[in-house]
Amino acid sequence: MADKDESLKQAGADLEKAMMSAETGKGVEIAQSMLDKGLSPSQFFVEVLQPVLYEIGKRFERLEIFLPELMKAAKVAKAIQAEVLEPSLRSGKGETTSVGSVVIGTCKGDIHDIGKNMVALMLQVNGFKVYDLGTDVSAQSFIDAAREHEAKIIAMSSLLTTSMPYMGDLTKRLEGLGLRKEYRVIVGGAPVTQAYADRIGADAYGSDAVSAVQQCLSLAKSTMQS
Ligand code: B1M
Repeated sequence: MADKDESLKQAGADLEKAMMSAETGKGVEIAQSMLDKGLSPSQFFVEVLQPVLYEIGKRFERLEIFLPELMKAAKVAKAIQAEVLEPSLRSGKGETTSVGSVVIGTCKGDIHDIGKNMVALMLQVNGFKVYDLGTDVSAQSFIDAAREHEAKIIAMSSLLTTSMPYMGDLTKRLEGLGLRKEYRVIVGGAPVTQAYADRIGADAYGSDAVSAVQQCLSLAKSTMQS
């Protein structure tokens, strides 16, 4: 156990260094070697990658680093997602029956997509058909896409307090259009809380990718019952 903790700590320290210097190859190598040692892709994401990004965000907040460093870190994180975590999560997963369809995206004004991409991927490997609308998505575009793809679940992610209000915009619009009962809305992202989800009348809140999957599974069940 102590060995595992030590190894996670070391991987985090090495990864932070690689991120600060935009060494994509090194970051990919660290992730791959942790998976080779037996860590699952979601464990690596939750126990190494996410805490490092969180710490980098704190340093940005304290003005110890600036936007170029944040961009370098994001570049390494995205390469790890695409080259190591995604292929590993998808391997061994054959065709699954769809448990439901979800449209997902980040709210208007927000281009942070590392967390949203992880949620989308975890939903896919758990049997959902996922329509990823990308970043900077308006409330109306979420509704239009849900209608077009006949998806019953709308999943909104936001990392910016300035973009979060668009989540409330979506629930209000659905009400206004008389469509509120047609769709289940799940919200998440670092500044989002259960209390906020309740306040805007969302159907669910996901604190991380694993809880997002659990919540979407029960939302999918509820759409079948109604
Ligand atoms: Co920016 N950024 N950033 N940034 N950035 C934050 C979010 C910030 C907290 C940093 C800080 O100041 N401490 C801060 C926001 C402050 C606020 O709103 N109160 C901030 C800022 C200010 C900005 C800019 C405004 C900076 C500037 O330009 N001056 C700018 C805004 C750009 C824009 O969006 N319009 C900006 C830009 C960027 C980069 C482009 C450089 C880059 C993003 C690259 C990318 O995503 N493609 C970036 C990064 C990397 C960060 C931090 C460091 C890391 C974000 C991240 O990827 N976290 C971040 C600091 C932090 O988060 N503490 C920060 C890891 C990720 C796995 O976690 O996304 O929370 P997260 O996802 C989790 C859960 O939240 C949950 O599951 C995920 C997996 O477990 N989850 C859901 C997420 N969505 C969900 C949806 C669900 C359910 C669960 O259901 C639908």
